[in-house]
Amino acid sequence: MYSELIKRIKEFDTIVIARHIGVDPDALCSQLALRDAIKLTYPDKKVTAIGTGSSKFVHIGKLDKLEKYEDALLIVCDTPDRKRIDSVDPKDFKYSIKIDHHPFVEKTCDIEIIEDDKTSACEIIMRIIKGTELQCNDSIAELLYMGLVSDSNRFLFSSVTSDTFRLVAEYIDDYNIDITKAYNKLYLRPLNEVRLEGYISSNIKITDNHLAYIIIPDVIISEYGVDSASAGNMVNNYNFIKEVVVWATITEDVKNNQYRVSIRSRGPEINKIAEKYNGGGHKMAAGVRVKTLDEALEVMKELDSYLGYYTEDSSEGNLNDN
Ligand SMILES: [Mn+2]
Repeated sequence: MYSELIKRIKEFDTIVIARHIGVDPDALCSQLALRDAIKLTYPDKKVTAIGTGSSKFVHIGKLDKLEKYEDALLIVCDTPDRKRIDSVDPKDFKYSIKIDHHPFVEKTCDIEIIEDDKTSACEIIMRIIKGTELQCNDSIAELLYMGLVSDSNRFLFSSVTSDTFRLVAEYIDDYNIDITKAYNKLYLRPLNEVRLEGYISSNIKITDNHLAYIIIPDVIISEYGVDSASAGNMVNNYNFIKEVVVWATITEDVKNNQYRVSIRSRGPEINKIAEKYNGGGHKMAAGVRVKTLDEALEVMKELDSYLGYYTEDSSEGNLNDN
């Protein structure tokens, strides 16, 4: 598979690298690292990384402008389905390749490199670089490290294996990665966000079935002076709460006239429910965009009744023993 990828990269003079909507560090770092590695290896090629950026991640790296190309190769990182590809459609390209670690949803590209047992798209690119002639340098290695660390939630998720640590160790040996600097880029945040976290902790609702959720309306987002994307991303901070098995934030996004529902789990698989509402993601981390608050609450209802069944026939039901 990796050799087929390199063969196609060699064939094309123009390469566009895309990823999913709602940019996150793994999506961004995988496309930037792949762009820079291809440029480093084949300096004559025109390679661009495109998509809607976020002010939160400007210090990670710079995206390129999307131009119209006649005869280009598209590489899509970190995106399992067509509707979540940011800004482009594989159909408009001469050839397309997917590199992804999400569970398979649909075939969108001519070649699909899917490794759903890996922590991150960045981990797959680290393996591609190790297994092929693609070259790497310190700044590319730092991008890949950041994507892997972010998507594995700092080596916390079950997708992390001894192979992951070995791979990361080899990169730390081979390149000069400033880990402190990388963590600052990923995790430094304004005090306002921490204050909003306090608001969420104080106001989150919890059901008898151990579903916790909070509605974050636009007035609260404005009152705390954060943007709606960072408010929604706070969902990641509510893991390891004894009384909570699945949790969600419902964030009003006035600009796009929608509510973003971000769901996390520490047991039951929740991506199927997200898919039912036209969303998607991983087994333990998924999201949905809906038009109304009622629809968002409908998703909560479904999660809650699913949890009712789940807790009945699982050891998770007895939370006091944890
Ligand atoms: Mn990812």
